[in-house]
Amino acid sequence: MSDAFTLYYTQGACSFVPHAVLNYLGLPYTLVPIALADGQQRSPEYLTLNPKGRVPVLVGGTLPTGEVLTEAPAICRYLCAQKPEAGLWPTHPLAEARLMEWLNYLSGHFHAFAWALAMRPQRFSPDSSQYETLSAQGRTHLEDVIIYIEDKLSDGRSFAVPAAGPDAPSHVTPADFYLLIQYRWITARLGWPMREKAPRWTALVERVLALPSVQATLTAEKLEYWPQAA
Ligand SMILES: N[C@@H](CCC(=O)N[C@@H](CS)C(=O)NCC(=O)O)C(=O)O
Repeated sequence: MSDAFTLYYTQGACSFVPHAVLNYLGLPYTLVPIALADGQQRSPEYLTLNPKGRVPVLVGGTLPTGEVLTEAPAICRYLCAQKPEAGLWPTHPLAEARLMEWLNYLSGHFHAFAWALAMRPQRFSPDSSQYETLSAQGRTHLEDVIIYIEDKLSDGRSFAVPAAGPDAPSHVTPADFYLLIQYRWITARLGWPMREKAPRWTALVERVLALPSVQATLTAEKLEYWPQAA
């Protein structure tokens, strides 16, 4: 592969996940920052690229000219297919299904539902008098997400996707990069004491943090790590 991919990203956003995949796989890429706080995702130029007005977006690389790939799980799938030998995307049918189960849950239930309800209640009602209640409801759902994730990790697996077959060790996948950045959202934005609330999730995050490619991604995004897990 000669051409570099281009990833449109925002510091600390869900675009961290494909960014970490690019680094893990050692694929060539360039980054284009999108200032969500300034509303750049709603600029006419960006909406021409991605009418959804969201990051991440992937173009270039091995993608045919004119192809624009959106949705973090889909981008990760495409990137992992560039280097299947790295094992970042499992090939065992059950392990792959488990990975998709995680990615759907984290991008759908966690991000688009519980997190959005807690942090952006205006997406769920035009009535601002409802926002406090909706936000509180979102935080309740996030508490449930934490309980679910702690339960999933209670079998002692090192990474999110369990080993498929008795001889296969569990392996890092894009789901672990999601779990790292979403853990950071909770600590940084909600200030919840995740070491106490989610010790297994914390331990997984620390294993993911030990990967040099993840450290490189954090450095590139100028992300400080959070005090609770430091
Ligand atoms: N389902 C999309 C969600 C993308 C998304 O919501 N990205 C956020 C950043 S984490 C965003 O661009 N937000 C901008 C906005 O809501 O205006 C995916 O998984 O890629």
